[in-house]
Amino acid sequence: MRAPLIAGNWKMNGSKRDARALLGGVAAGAASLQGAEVAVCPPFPYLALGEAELADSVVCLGAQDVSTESAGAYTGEVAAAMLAEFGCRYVICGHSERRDYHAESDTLIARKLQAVIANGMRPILCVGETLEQRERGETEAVIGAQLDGVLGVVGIETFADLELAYEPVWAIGTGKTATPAQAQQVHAFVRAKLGVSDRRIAQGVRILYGGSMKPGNAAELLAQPDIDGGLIGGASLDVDDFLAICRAAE
Ligand code: 3PY
Repeated sequence: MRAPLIAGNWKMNGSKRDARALLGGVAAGAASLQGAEVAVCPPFPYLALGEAELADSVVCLGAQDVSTESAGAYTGEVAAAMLAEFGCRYVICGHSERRDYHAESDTLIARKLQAVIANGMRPILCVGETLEQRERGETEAVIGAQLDGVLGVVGIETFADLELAYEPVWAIGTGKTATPAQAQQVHAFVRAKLGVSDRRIAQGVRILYGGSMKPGNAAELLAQPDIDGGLIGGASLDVDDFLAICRAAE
């Protein structure tokens, strides 16, 4: 039985005041939730605020990225141990925006997974295809290669210690959403692919859907047998919308 996880990816949005209000609102609203795990991933500077505001809450804190390195001359980077110190439970790794704007490779992403797990947190590993790749019929080949790129470095056992997120790039921040059937097909492919290496790990791994999930489509997406939660972009910036998605996962 895979308990659903709804994780908000705030990306680079909001002010300190907005972050405080959002954290407080989500913490209060999530108190009455049963059966769905909730996490929020604010920008780095607001993690201390998150640690304080969520201290007595069921809501987990997450970060949006991490360094592969543990310390040293890496200007602008943030080490996994630092995130753990601020109470992070989750760290998003390999989001398509990082793969695209920062040229993150599967090997680099795999090393981020290792850093996160070594520091007692759980990575949320993102995979997904672009619109061109989908239209060329390459969806499974692309996602299969992204998984293989990581598996080649960390091995299947690591997938017992992480969550996956399928995020079709064409549905990120565009308002377009994969239909429940399209999303389910890819989630089932991912689980079957991992199952070739280890059936038990494949059955246990949570695969979140990300890409314009909102209150209006969350219930239908979350009802699919291989969709185990959501990685929520824009809708996670609105307390009511985010909590409505969390309730749809209960
Ligand atoms: C989106 O839904 O826009 C996301 O990228 C979630 O991570």
